[in-house]
Amino acid sequence: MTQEVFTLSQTFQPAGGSRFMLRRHPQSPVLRPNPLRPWEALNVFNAAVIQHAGLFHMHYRAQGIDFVSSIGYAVSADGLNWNKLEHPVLAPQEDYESRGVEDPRVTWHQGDRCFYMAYTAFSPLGIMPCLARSGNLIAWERLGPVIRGENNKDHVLFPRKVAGRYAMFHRRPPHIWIAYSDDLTTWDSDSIVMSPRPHNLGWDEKRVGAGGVPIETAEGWLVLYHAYDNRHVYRLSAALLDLDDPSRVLARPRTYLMEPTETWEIRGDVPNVCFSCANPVVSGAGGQDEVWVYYGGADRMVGLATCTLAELTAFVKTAPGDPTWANH
Ligand code: BMA
Repeated sequence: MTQEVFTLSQTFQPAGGSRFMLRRHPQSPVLRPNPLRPWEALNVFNAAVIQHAGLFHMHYRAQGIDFVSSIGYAVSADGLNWNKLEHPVLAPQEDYESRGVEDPRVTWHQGDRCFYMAYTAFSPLGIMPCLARSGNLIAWERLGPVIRGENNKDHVLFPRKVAGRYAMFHRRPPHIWIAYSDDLTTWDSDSIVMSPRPHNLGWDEKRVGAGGVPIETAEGWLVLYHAYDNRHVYRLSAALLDLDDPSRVLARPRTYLMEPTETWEIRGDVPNVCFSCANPVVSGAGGQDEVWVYYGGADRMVGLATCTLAELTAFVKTAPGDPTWANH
């Protein structure tokens, strides 16, 4: 297959905006396919990562040569060196999952004191956002599709109720939406949180979608998101949303935090992709809170890029924003 590849010099360069970028970890990529296992022989990417009971737990999207995705599990003491389970923890089972279960995002819910996995089911019936629940991160109970009758994905559950209700982002193309529920089954969705910005600098002109679990800070929900442009280059950026009403965007820089520059981010299964489903806050070496952004590179491997929580907050609050588009 011929892949159209864009080098850094051909991709968008922010003019005048903040140059703050995530730092790639020297050990990245941290997870690779295993050609000896049919279900993860070709690609491992778009991983959820959560810290629990002193360990890092990863759920990753895996594809074999049939391109059907399942979700594998790996555990790590340091977030860098991973031990994989031999078999997927979630594999296609229902009719609405027949072509794969994709892009897990795992939330520890403070109120319910259990884990929820948001994942995308793919089948001839369409693209459906689904939820599953677990007490131990290995055995998952399906709760089923949460939005039906449309192609929808990139959903992630907030770590606590907001205004007394469960809250989740989802992506009704091309926008990030927010939906609320009392029972995790029936969801009301009436607000767009963020839209593509065709009048911005180019990189977020086509579609936007949520990243990992929203980070609660004193100043608002800090959220990472991906966007792509009209050449299908996927980049990552961040925004700050109101704590009580996360559909209110408090700050959204015009620029991005990361773009594909490494060979394995530019060339892979799908070229030019940095796509994240996890941004856990980890206590760093100096005792400072760090944001560890795990991301899929070119839909083939899992990478890690980091910054401190203070840096990310400062970027979101002080990088030039676009008042015209602030609330979309
Ligand atoms: C999106 C999702 C992601 C994927 C990305 C780039 O639509 O399907 O799983 O990483 O495209 O191919």
